[in-house]
Amino acid sequence: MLKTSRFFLSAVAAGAALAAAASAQAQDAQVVRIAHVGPTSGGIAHIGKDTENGVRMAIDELNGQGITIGGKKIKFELVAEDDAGDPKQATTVAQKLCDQKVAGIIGHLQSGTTIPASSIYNKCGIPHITTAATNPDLTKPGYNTTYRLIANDNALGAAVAIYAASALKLKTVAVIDDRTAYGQGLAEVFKDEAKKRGMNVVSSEFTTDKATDFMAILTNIKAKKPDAIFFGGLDAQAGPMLRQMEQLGMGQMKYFGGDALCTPKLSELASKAAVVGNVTCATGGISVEKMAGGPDWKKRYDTKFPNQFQIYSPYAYDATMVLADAMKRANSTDPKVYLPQLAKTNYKGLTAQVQFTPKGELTQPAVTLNGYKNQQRTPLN
Ligand code: ABU
Repeated sequence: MLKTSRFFLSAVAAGAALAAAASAQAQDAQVVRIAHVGPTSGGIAHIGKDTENGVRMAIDELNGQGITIGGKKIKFELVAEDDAGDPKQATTVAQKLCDQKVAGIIGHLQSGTTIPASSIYNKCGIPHITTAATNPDLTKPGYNTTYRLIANDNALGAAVAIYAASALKLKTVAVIDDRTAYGQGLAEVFKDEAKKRGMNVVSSEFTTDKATDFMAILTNIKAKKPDAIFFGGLDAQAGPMLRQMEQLGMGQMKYFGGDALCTPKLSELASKAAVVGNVTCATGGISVEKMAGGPDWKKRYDTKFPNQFQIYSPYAYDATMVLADAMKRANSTDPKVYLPQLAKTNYKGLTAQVQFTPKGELTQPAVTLNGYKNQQRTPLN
C-alpha cells in the first residue's frame, strides 16, 4: 500500500514537473500574429473561408516545425478578420490591424477592398500578400508592402479572349460586368483582346455584385444572338445568371469569365443547369491537381476542412509560408526588418517557385483555363 502511494506521488510530481516545463516553454515562445482578411460573410463567404483555411493550415504546420527566430521560439497565431467584401469595412479592418501591429497580412480577397487597404498597410509599414485580388492597378503605386501571389486580370482576361477567338473561333460576344474594380476591369481587358482578335462585341451590359435577377439583361442579349457571353464578376451572380440563361432558352451560348466565378460551387449556385457545361473560366496559377505535392496537400486540406475547397487556399498557404520565410531569413518578425527580405523572396512553394518583381507581382504567373465536365470544375490545360 505504502509502495503504491509512493509510486503515485512520484508520478504526480513528474507530471507536474513536465507540465511546468511545457508551460515555461509556452511562456518563452514569442507570439507572432498573422492576419487573414477577406469576405467570410456575404455572397462569397465560401471563397473567403477557403483562403482563411489556407492560412490556418500553414500556421498549424509552421507551429509544428518549432521555428526559432531571433533566438526565440515562435508561435504563430491567426487573426481572422471579415471585410464582408465592402471597401469601407476593409479600410476599417486594415487600420485596426495596423493599430494591433500584426506582423503581416494575407489579403484582402477582392480588388475593391484590397486596393484601398493597400495604402493603409503601406503607411503603417506592414506587408500584405493578396492571393486573390487581381486588378492590375493594385501594384501600380509600387508600395514595398504590397505583393500578389497569383496572375492578374491582364493575364486572365487575355487568356479567355484568346481561347474564345483563336481556339473556338467565335465571332460575336456580349459582355456583362458587375461594376466592381474586379469585374469592370476584367471585362475591359477581355473586350480589348477579343476585338484585337477579330471578335465583335455586340452588347455591353452591367449589373452589381449583389444582383440575382438578370432576366432583363439576358433578354436584351438573346435578341442579339451572340456566340457567347463574357461575365466579369463573382460566382454568386454567375450561378443564377446561368440558371436564367437556361430558362430563357440560351443553352447553346458559350459562357466565359475570370477566377471569381470559377469555383466548384458554381454548379450548385446554378442549380446544376446544363449550360454550366458551356462555361470556360480562367484562374491565376496552376490547378492544385497539377502542383507537385498538390494532391497530397489537397488530401490534408480536405481532412481538415471537408467540402470547403474553392480556389485560393493553396496560394494563401504559400503566402503565409513566404512571410515566415522572409522572417527567418531576416532573423526578425519585425516588418521593418524583414520587409527587404520579403522583396528578395525566392521560395519553393506548393504553388510555384515564388519570386516577386520590384512592383510586387509574381515574376512568372501562370494561368489555367477551366471547364465544367459533368458539373465538376475541370482544368483544361
Ligand atoms: N480575382 C477574383 C477576386 C475578385 C477580385 O479581384 O475582386
